Amino acid sequence: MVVPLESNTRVVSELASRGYNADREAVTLLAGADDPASAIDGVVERAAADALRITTEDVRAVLAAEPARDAGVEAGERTESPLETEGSAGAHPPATGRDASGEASGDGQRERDGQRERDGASPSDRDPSRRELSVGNDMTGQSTGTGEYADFVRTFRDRYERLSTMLRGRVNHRPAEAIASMAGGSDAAMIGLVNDVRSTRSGHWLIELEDSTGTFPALVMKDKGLADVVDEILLDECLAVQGTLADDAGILFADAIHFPDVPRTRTGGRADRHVQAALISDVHVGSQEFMADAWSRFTDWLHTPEAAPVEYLLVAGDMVEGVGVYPNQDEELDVVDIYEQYELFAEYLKEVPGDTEIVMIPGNHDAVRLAEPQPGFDEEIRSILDVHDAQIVSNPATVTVEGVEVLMYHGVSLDEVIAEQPEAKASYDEPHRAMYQLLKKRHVAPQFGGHTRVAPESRDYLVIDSVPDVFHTGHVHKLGWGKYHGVLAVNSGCWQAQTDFQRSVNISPDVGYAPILDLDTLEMTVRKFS
Ligand code: D5M
Ligand code: FE
Ligand code: ZN
Repeated sequence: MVVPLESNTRVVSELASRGYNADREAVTLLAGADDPASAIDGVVERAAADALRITTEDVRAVLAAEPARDAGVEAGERTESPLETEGSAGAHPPATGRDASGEASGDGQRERDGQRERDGASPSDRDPSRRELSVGNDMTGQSTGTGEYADFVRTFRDRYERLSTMLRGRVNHRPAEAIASMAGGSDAAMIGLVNDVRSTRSGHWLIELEDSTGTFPALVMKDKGLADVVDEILLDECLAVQGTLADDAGILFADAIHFPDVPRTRTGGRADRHVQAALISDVHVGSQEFMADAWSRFTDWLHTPEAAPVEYLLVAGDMVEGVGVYPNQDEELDVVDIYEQYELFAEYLKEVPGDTEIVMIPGNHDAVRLAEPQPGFDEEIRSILDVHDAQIVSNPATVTVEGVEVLMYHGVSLDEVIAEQPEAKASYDEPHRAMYQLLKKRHVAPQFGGHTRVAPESRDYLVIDSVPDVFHTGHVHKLGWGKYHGVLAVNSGCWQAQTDFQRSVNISPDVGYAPILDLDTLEMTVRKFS
């Protein structure tokens, strides 16, 4: 029996219009019922008044009451899917889908995906009982800062403590105060936050480092072969400089610069079954440019057998377009009230299978403070979004999904990293390279006082304490991914077509892509829905 895909879609939208979302299998069963319309009426009638979700059991109970045909749908019986599948090397050659060493990472993945399709996946492959999801580093409800100067001092002290610990094994460092009283000509090393970095008239570079005892200058001579490294330095990041003190001990001549970085080899976590997560961001509901069609194609696909393993959906911020985020933004708003935007977003969320585990963090368009870390939504917005049992946590947050650690961060600092790094190291066409820089700095938003606003907290939640298996960001609206020292960095594109601003600066967003991550292999396939 071939069930046309449309009927699943119709079931989903019919249920959504009545305020329910539904488990995938529930939808399949309803679509396959003799009389789907009356079966829907039946389950809605049967569902508890305050229920938000139609479960497979609800549908079975209703269908059992009437003699039903076998509603099972075999994988492979499906008629063609409207989707175009793209391997990672397909959409953006050669810019994306390459790892740091320049190795293409696409072909193997495509082959693997083909294998999967042959293996077939049926809705019954979903196994909620095997799901494991935990969130670390969520600062929702933990904010302590009042914005006083002393609060900033605490944040930076914590940043220094934690990042310098990562560097301590690599250099024999001394505090700034101690270095100042060492004999001229001695070998010395200092770990500090970058106070200043500038080039001198003769083409060398001067770096001023600060620790809790004071500041000390380091001079990087142009013949040291460190130009590339100096290029990567961002203000306020933590690094180590190693070298020799000048004869008068007033400056450190640098021989080497070290970043906290992530180890080159490590064995990460993997799921012990075949299960996948869709990594998306920047939905921007409420904008005139929100691509509702692409979104619905995506959520329709989530209801197909092919998407059965997609048991998790991670959303890295900018769920809605917000209001007053950028100048003249109101001219492009479809919905002008932020709460109504979330209500509309909730409608779109209902299209996602009800038995999908969802984790969301806010972005700069969402209704929380702009300064990072951003706490998860307040009760009012949570209650609008409770159509789906989603976990709403802070930006950034670390989400461990069946053993795979995913660092989710919206990505506002990427604009700055891209602006300040040479083209080859980070660009809008290769946003994952900017992510490599953040991994190297072990901090999601090193620079203070620039474009990215940082809130003072007793702890620097923006430090990347534990090395993740996957780093997931959005914000720049460009799709890009690759591996850095074994960490898969994914920037997930968006669901918003080009805005006037983006047109004016020649940014062409990657709209309607869903990177699908295999949690058992960490291989990725990108699906296109636009
Ligand atoms: O930002 C999406 C991308 O576009 C991100 O790289 C910032 C940039 N952007 C978008 N609008 C503006 C304005 N008006 N000024 C500066 N940069 C902008 P998102 O925050 O997701 O809309
Ligand atoms: Fe965005
Ligand atoms: Zn954004």
